Amino acid sequence: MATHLVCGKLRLSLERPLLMGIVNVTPDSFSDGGRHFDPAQAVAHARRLVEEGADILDIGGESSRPGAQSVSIEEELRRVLPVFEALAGDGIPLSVDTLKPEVMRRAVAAGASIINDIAALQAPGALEAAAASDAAVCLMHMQGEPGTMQADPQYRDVVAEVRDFLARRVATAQAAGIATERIIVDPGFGFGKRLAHNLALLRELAQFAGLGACVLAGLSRKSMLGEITGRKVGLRETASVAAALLAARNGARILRVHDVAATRDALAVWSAVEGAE
Ligand code: 7PM
Repeated sequence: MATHLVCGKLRLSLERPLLMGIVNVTPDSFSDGGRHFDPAQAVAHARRLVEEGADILDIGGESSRPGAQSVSIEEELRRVLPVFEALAGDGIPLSVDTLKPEVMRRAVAAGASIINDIAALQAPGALEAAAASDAAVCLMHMQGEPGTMQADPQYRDVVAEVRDFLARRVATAQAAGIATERIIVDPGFGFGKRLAHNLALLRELAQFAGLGACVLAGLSRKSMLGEITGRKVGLRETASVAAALLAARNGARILRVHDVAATRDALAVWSAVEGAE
């Protein structure tokens, strides 16, 4: 298990879990209802997340919502570049949530030091774009494609299949020259998975630390939490905090969350209890 994450010029300690605050710059993002489409509003939201205790900001201009329209390179750049440019001087590590090599390059040039790719750098040119940068990369597992992935997800052994996929993507990234300290792995909760699959992955998350890379978990406000609690997306904060804490206990070192302040409090309680051992 990695002790540090190298992203650009920075070396982040993974001794305690890091909070990655979500900044959507999309008009159709399911949790924020498009409130942060305006770059200025996205920047203000981002700074609020930093005040709440975010260690990293994840900025995305294309919704991966099932059925969401894909966005052109020009439109995605128009959404996210002003946000990177505004935040680059703030001294907080910035992540770009994109599938597109051109967006990766331009975001890194504008200050991104993490590339968060839900397709694990499988798009043509994505691996090369990431390798040519000094950014860290998040390799996420997804079965199928965002438009149809929830239709009928099937696994023989979800934990083994996701782990083997991530092991192959880590090996591919390493072979392209990306050092292990720059690699993050993510089982991709909700991406082509039923509730039972998501629960198995959360239960067995510690296995992913065995891949040698830093583990990221993104559970915040997801439909699996709606299935468990019966709550709509806007009322899933408590469930999200519980899920984040369980992920951290099972070895996640980056927690991708909307509700930074609440998650931070939960981690503080955990850390106080552990510290008293
Ligand atoms: C609709 C459906 C809107 C799903 C947004 C989502 C992850 C991610 C997302 C994750 C990593 C959400 C997702 N989820 N990147 N991007 N890991 N690395 O709920 O779990 O935020 S988008």
